[in-house]
Amino acid sequence: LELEGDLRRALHRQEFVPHYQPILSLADGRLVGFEALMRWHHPVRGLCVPGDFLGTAEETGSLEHMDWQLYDLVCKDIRRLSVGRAYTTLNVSPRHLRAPDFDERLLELMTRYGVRPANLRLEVTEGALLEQPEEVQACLGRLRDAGVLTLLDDFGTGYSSLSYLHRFPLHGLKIDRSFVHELRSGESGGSTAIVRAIRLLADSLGLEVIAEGIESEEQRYQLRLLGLSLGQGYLFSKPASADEILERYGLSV
Ligand code: G
Ligand code: G
Ligand code: NA
Ligand code: MN
Repeated sequence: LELEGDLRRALHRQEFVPHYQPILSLADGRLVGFEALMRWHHPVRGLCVPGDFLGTAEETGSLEHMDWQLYDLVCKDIRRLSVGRAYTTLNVSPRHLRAPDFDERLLELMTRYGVRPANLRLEVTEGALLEQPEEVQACLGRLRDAGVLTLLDDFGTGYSSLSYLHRFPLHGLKIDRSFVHELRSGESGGSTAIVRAIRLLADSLGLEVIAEGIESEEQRYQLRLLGLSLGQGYLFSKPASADEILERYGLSV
């Protein structure tokens, strides 16, 4: 209950800010994009991660408002972050996709800040596709037609109904970090088989694959052996503020 009030106050004070984690080419470290991740600049507790507050925010209906506040800031940052063809991804909670005007509202926001569709991508979870699948399919379809691509997040941990992969207008999928975490050298590990199978499936459906949670050189090496070409994780960079990111990549702040 206390948290609920805190969240409402934080919304008014605009304490939710995006941090960005680079997404890279595993072969040569080339930057391909960023994932925008919500952080809460709490006046007393400091920087909080979604694990501390996302559940309550979702239950109490605050998350939608927090997300839009965050999307606004991300859209402001995107032009500076769009080095070359780099894109930035937004995490989209299931409730958004059930709102009939989600796509319209997002496109409006992009227009306001001059964000090109190629520089923005969405991350949705399987849970978001489950309810009202026809509406969600149509919404993501309209966004794709406008040039905004969608990635399926945390793949392999949810329902993993494979029919989703071709039913929904998806551009790619992100392999959940639990599989990457368990990657071991040699062929015996179960995660190795799963990652290989996901890659083969994605290839045959024409989907891009991004590996999440890469923490070691060994994992990067194993992923490359398994044919993965894109990834993100602490090995390359923890999520960081826009200013830190811009400084690191030598972009003007
Ligand atoms: O950054 P971190 O690993 O703590 O994120 C944990 C979870 O919070 C992830 O599952 C991620 O999808 C979710 N998340 C992060 N940022 C956002 C956001 O801006 N909006 C929503 N709805 N979820 C987010
Ligand atoms: O659910 P989603 O994939 O959006 O959540 C991403 C979360 O994973 C973020 O909270 C981010 O901080 C976290 N994360 C990013 N890279 C790593 C990593 O290499 N290891 C671990 N354990 N977590 C990571
Ligand atoms: Na995500
Ligand atoms: Mn993920």
